Amino acid sequence: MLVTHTWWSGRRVSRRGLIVTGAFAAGARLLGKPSAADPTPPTPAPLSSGSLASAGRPRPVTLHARPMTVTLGEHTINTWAYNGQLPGPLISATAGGVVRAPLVNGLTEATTVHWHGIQIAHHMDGAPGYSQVATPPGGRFDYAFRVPDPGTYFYHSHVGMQADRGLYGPLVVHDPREPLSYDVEFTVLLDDWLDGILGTPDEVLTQLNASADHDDTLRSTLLGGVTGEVRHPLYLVNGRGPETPVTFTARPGRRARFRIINAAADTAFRVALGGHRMTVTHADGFAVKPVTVDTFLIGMGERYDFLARLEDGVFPLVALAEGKGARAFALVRTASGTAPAADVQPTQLDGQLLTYRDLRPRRADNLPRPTRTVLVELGMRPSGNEWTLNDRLAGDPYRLQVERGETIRVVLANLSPMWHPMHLHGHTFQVHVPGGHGPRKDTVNVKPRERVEIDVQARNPGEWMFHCHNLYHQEQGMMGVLGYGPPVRVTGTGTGTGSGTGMGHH
Ligand SMILES: [Cu+2]
Repeated sequence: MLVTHTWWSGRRVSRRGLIVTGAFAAGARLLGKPSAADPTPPTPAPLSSGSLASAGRPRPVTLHARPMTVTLGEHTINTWAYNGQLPGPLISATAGGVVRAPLVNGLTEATTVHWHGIQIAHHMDGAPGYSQVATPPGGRFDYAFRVPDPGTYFYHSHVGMQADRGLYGPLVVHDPREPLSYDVEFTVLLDDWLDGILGTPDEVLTQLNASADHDDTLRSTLLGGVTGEVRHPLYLVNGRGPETPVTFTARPGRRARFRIINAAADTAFRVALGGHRMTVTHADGFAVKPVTVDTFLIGMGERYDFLARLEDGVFPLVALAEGKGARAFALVRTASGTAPAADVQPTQLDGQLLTYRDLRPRRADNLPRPTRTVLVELGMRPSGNEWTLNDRLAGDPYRLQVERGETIRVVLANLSPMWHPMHLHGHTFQVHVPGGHGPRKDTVNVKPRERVEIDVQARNPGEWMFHCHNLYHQEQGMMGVLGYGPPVRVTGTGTGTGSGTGMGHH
């Protein structure tokens, strides 16, 4: 059955986790849309992507990367996005199944789509200069790949600063044997926005490249110092600013699953749901032993799923832009009544904070014991705007060589004055925590002076990007390679964006 509705307005799931579409979904759409009094027109609704009826035989979802105009607060902005939607359409699939999502490039620049967190076949990874040549304007690339693991993921352009425009969207892989029981699920994409307000992301990058300084007023003790490169004019939930918040609607007493995705370029968020505690069930797509907290910090590229039994009323879903004095904001509504103001300060924001040590994986997700250790130092050059992995920049990248089948321990030692959300393509690693096994993840935050150990099992051959998911740091050099066997030199790849030149195909 195919239903047409805004994907963030809710979807009912049976007690056994089967997807129930139809009447409820249609009702949720009506309830979830802004009222007639809402002064801002809603973002064009992602309609009939086919993704809701994907069990078994999903239809392809074509991604048209193209310019669009979007209204954010008082700003009318020309940006780039997929299918005239911000965020792009929800793509959903079932674990073990195949996603087909051809890309049509209607931009004036070459582009790719990267499927963040998926242990994907190498040639489908969307990594320019590593897994493919970026698709030129007017071109097309037929992405089709198997999704081995259930969980919450997202997709985004991997060319230059493009993902800091609107070129991102959610990817949800359902578990055919979903062990959790919940009634409704909401997908929540967080973003920091500057495109069309402070200039284009490329222009902002150029400004940062011309300066050795960092904005010392952007500070967070949770992140160990300066928290980001840019104070953004807007922070978004599902493409909406705090003044015109998205409303997630359900009935009181329902158990809701929230899938929180940080699609921002430069902002960690501290997330809390007013009036509720959150039972975290997944980190970066992988199940963890459920742990109940008041709040969590989510870095760029990370995802957390949590469950909450919804109280009766209207509740703020707050995502503080950590250390930046602003926020993204949405509402959870189970009853009529006045919505809380966008600057409400739920006590949960200062309550019990999730740590990586709280996250325990399923036994089946533990990786083998590593047989060797590799040190990767995260550094900053005196220029203040070049970020390195083992003293090397993306143009001549550090390459971590692995042999197929081995498991290695990578020690990420942050010698730089800023935190870095480090992301590895094509694999999920296991964070090593004192006293036990840590979570499976694909993105891990490393604070200044901190050492984080991750175990990586080499089971997906290719040349894989390994980089900071702060988009500015990525473009300022913080990009290395995890490669299988000796390097193979190939010429003629790359996009001229400075990433991965010289690294080859497999
Ligand atoms: Cu970084």
